[in-house]
Amino acid sequence: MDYIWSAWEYIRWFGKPPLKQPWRDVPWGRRRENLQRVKDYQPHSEAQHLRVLLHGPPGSGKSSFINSVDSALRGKTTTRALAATAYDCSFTNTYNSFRIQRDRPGSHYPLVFSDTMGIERGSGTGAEVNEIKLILEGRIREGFKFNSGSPPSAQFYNANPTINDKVHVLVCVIPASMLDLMDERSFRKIKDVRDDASELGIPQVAILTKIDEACNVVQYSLQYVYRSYWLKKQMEKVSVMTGIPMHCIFPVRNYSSEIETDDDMDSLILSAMRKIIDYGEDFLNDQCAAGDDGTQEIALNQNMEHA
Ligand SMILES: Nc1nc2c(ncn2[C@@H]2O[C@H](COP(=O)(O)OP(=O)(O)OP(=O)(O)O)[C@@H](O)[C@H]2O)c(=O)[nH]1
Ligand SMILES: [Mg+2]
Repeated sequence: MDYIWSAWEYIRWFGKPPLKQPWRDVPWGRRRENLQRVKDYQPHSEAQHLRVLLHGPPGSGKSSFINSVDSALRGKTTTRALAATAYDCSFTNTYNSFRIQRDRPGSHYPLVFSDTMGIERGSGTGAEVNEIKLILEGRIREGFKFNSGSPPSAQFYNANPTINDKVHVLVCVIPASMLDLMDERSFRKIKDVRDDASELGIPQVAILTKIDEACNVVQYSLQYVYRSYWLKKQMEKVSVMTGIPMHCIFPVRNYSSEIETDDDMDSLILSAMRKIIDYGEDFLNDQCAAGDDGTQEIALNQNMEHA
């Protein structure tokens, strides 16, 4: 049976009292529905899949988020996108994409996760903003080594990217436990990537990871995630520092040491994934309606102005 905290015990252990009501609709009761929605997802446009690009500081949990979505969908913990244990420099150093296998071997969900090297604060270390811009445009092929100091060779440069090569949603992964240690230069780089994505019209979402390491309340029970005053403040900080609106920021706890899946962890992961799919699907539909250069959309807007 779950232990129920009395108010004074709670304050003694965790400092500030939890909020009386969760400040956002909690996804606990919608795990099955969200799981089904993500499993049933099929792009309605001519694109074969939805491509999600993950970026953020080294060790923030980018590769772990891919594994966590894989685990939530397959009902068992997986480690296909290799995650690291060290934090000082980036573990992922090549550009790789992952697809999630369906129950039948050889068949995949129409979701592609592109994993990048961590964005480090200085230049000459970590993924560079211009390299990520090329990925957003679909111009870099898999296997490209980040930060090699030179532009991609012909082998890794895609001169004619199709809608399937381009990125459809940009996800910024930020660790709640390290947020206060991140400096202005790291946020500058994150903002620069976001500006590039905005120019291309790509929707952006932020994932706040390691909420269990950062917040005692959440470590005790993930169900307190939207009742923790501290975590709400951290999410507001992410919003201010990156410019991503609050309704596009999602706290998740990635699978890291667990050997079995957990309903509460799955609920947060799937609720974030559902939103990522919704935003990406809108973008894909707009792109396909507009044609590659956006002319049809402009023509449509002009017609409306003259109507
Ligand atoms: N407790 C906890 N640990 C996490 C969480 N997310 C990731 N980790 C751990 O953090 C470490 C780094 O995670 P990665 O997924 O490798 O991070 P990354 O962003 O891919 O890192 P680079 O590829 O080096 O840029 C690993 O040991 C993970 O197990 C989380 O939500 N909670
Ligand atoms: Mg990684």
